[in-house]
Amino acid sequence: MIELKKIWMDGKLVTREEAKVDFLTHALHYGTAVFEGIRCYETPKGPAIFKAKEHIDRFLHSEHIFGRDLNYTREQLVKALKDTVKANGLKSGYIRPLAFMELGGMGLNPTNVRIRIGIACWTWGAYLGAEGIKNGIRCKISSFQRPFVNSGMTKAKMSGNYYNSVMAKDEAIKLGFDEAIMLDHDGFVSECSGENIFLVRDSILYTPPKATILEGITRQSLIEVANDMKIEVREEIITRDQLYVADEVFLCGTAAEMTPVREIDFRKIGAGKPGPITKKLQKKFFDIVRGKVPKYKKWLEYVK
Ligand code: PPE
Repeated sequence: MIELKKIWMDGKLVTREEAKVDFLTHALHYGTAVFEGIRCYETPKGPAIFKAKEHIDRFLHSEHIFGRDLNYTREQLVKALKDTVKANGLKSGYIRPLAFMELGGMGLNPTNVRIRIGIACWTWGAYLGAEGIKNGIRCKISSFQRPFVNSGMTKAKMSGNYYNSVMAKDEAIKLGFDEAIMLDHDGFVSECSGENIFLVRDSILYTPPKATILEGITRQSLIEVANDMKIEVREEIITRDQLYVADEVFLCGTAAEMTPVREIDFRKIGAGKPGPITKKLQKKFFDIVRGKVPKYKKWLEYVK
């Protein structure tokens, strides 16, 4: 079991036992919660949260899309992230804020249901495996589509949306793959169960446009880093077979960080191992999050 020393709950740091929630919690029945996934890395100046403000802004936006607003400011929630990391003595790992509808009436009508906010953090290694980060993973185009944009809100990290991702992931794992790539409602490449996707062809990076995807914070960071490295990036509609004939493919997300893809649907991608652009960008990414690149220190929120 993941060890949690303290959980931040509605403004207080409490024990895991004290953070227990009721069986009739609305979110448990209807998926009425929004969440974030944030990483904290060890740097020469102590633990630092990567893009804390951006993650909290997305958290607030998710709740706003849901039609509610939280009684906390961005600054208060960034401080709450830091307090949680400190209280757990976490050096590097994952931080999970969750705003969930709790009690106030069963049934779908959310009008009187109160929202609670919790933040937990724990040590979390490579999400798709250390071997995957180094040598690449195997993916399958999922039989599950990314929900249509007017049913699964694409810009809200709403818990209820994630049953689809869970089914896609489960199917991919049962079929012997590491991750699922989902197509959108029109059959174009969208994103993975919990990552955005990029391909490289003739030294140019391509990634699907924002409309049908979660606007990944790692995706945005990599676009900026690539531009700074003079690698051209195009946000373009991508087909399944464009992935097959790409020189390189990689996934990115907070949990997955930057993970190369070596095979899709039993087809080798490029040389079947991480390509030169992926490797170059990946090295830069890990240097940035670990506070080794002065230019990007503005992306780090030091905990101490
Ligand atoms: N798409 C989806 C569907 C998604 O869930 C994530 C994050 C991303 C793209 C990448 O977004 P960003 O983290 O801002 O770069 N997925 C989170 C969930 C992982 C989990 O298992 O839970 C994450 O990476 O934290």
